[in-house]
Amino acid sequence: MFVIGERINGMFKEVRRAIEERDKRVIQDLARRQLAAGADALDVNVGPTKGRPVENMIWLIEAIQEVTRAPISVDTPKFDVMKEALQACRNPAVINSTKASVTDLDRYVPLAVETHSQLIALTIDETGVPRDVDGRVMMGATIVTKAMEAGLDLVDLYIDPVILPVNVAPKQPKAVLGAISQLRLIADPPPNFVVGLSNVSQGCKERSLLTSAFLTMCIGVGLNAAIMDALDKDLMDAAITAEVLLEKQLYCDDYIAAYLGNR
Ligand code: THG
Repeated sequence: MFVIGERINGMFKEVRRAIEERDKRVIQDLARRQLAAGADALDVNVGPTKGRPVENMIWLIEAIQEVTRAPISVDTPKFDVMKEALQACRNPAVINSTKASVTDLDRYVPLAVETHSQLIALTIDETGVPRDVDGRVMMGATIVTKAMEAGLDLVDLYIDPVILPVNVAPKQPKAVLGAISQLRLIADPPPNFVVGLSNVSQGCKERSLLTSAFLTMCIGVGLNAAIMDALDKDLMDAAITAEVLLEKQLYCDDYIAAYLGNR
């Protein structure tokens, strides 16, 4: 499981304050703690902070790179911010994200190839988030076709079927599961699949229960990456356990310690 830690996001108050006050230690501490907890990469999103988004993003990336070489998932919807941020990344990065509209794919896929980045592509286009499985599968097919045409290896492609909060969009979790199940058959070897896991329970009461149940269901149909809260020990343990039960990790009595041990 490729775990992308979600916590360096200006959506969180402490992170927003740290960005605005240029308080590196808060960011570096979050970077170290997420990696120690099992994150493989770090999502970086300036959120609703004041100031120029490019400057804030580059400040975050540089602060993180002082303490780790882990890949950075540059989380911005703005192409100009993405391009400049990738220049600041010393190691191969993750582009988070492109939409599935042809005009977006035609600039983001070549950017991923040129900068040796991995690419997250959302099943969203100019018509928005598809309501059902079929819309997601059609957009996934467009994404895979464009990647193959432009020479992006599918091992470097992550399709994100876009999960929304279950309290306002109750049909969406099932549609995401259906989309992953079908899209994993689209190519051999298939592309990767990722979700912004915490979205599923935003605004809900039983947050951790909803999040971990949905994660294990997604892993069951082929999800192999998630932007998630690596600091939530129960959630990480649920992910590792799901992988053991699917024989993606070897079982031993101390499989959790074994998974986290090499960090
Ligand atoms: N797909 C991709 N990238 C993404 C998302 C996605 N990036 C952003 C987001 N969705 C994933 N990251 C988060 C991070 C935090 C939360 C949800 C998703 C979250 N935050 C608390 C909340 O809103 O309740 C904030 C609480 C606080 O303010 O302290 O849940 O889907 N590719």
